[in-house]
Amino acid sequence: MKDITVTRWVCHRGRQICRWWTNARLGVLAVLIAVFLSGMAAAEDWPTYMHDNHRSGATSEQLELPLTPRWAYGAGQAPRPSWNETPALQDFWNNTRDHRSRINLDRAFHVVAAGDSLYFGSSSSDKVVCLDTRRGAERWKFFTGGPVRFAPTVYEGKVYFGSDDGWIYCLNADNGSYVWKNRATSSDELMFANGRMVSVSPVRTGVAVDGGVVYWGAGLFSGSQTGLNRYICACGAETGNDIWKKTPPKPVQGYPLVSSNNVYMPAGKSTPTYYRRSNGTHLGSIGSSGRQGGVYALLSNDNKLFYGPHYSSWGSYIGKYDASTGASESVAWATGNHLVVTASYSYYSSDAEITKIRRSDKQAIWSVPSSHPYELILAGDTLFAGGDDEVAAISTGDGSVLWTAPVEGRVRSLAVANEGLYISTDKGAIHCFRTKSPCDLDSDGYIDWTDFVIFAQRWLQSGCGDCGGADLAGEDGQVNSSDLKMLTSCWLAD
Ligand SMILES: [Ca+2]
Ligand SMILES: [Ca+2]
Repeated sequence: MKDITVTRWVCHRGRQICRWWTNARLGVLAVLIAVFLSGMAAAEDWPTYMHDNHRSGATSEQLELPLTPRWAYGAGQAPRPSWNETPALQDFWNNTRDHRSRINLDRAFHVVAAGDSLYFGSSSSDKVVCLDTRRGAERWKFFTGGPVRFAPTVYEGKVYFGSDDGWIYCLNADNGSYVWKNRATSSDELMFANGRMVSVSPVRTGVAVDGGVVYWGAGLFSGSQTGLNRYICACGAETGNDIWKKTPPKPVQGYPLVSSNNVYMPAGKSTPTYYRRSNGTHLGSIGSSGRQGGVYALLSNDNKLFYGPHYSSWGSYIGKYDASTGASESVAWATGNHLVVTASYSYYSSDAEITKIRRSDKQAIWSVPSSHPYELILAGDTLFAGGDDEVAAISTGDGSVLWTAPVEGRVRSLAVANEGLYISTDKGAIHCFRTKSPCDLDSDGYIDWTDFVIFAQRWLQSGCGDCGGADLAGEDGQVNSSDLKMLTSCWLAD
């Protein structure tokens, strides 16, 4: 063993666990770690459903491919969605059938992430859970009196979410301790809905927090039923005190969208309604036909609202609207499932293909066959798309598939935050993937003793050939102290 700067080895018989220490390197390691950390891609939180209050599904963070599985969390129970996806909706009057579900809102435990914490609500076990993003271990959980169907929102160190028990809650993000709760109805009455006893005014919206104000909705009753118990509300993020509370013309279901002046509330199978942020004044509905509606919605930065899925005699589609006036502008995409809209381009996912469109002249830049139709997000210049038991990374440049990985179930939620890709499925699984580190010699997602043992074995060999990945630093055909420095810096940063 040449070029030895290691001062001492102690190997425990039969366990292949070795201890190593050398004090002289600590200064060097500190420098290496600083260089390593500064070289990482700009990390970014994903603090609310689909990243932001426009529900863009887009982050500037770029994950370096390939990714490797880091951990998988089994939530114990699969989600219990509020509404069945089947049988397919039909419209006998217009003789159309096989419509897409318009209330596809809680098929998975949608995740959000801030710092090194991941948060999700559970429709099957009535709680919100916080996981450590590095190891997937539970940090805390908080139980409510009913299913939690929507992703929480993280805002300035607090976590906000609603429950079918009628309350919205504010907790401290770091330890899950209670801060305040608020509910729209004053009634303690319960009713039977979606297989559970829930509040007569369950919270069936996400919560949007912006400018120190929390926006949400509650209630399920439509029409002129007495005791409607349906609300749209705004309260202070710090205190939970009411700012305004209104009765919307129809019950709201879905994730609220917030623009500089307005709040947009999807309304289940019906058309979204929208309200003035300052005082809750109802401003109108987006779309009008009985064929329009749906909880899938996003707001582009040029103030267009895209939502659906609508249906027509020729199929289903996502519509495009002027978000200031609610006026219909066009059919954004036929047979569309999901889309991502940037300043210059739109990306559309349908049952069979993903397409990139130039917004200025609506020209297709590319269109590729796809078997990943259920979810679509954008991270830097990479799309991530969800299919059955598989997630894929797709190049925005040419639509080529750059990477795929198996997951457990149908992908129903995707998020990218702080160097991790998070995938939730209809089976209740949450998978974390991270960029594969060159120091992860056994490809298990972690840098630990196992990698060190592999490294040591290579080092102890007189000639290592390709060095089995252990020639980390110089790629000079030798395993030596400089490679050990790199392994150690990876390890300390992991
Ligand atoms: Ca490893
Ligand atoms: Ca080397």
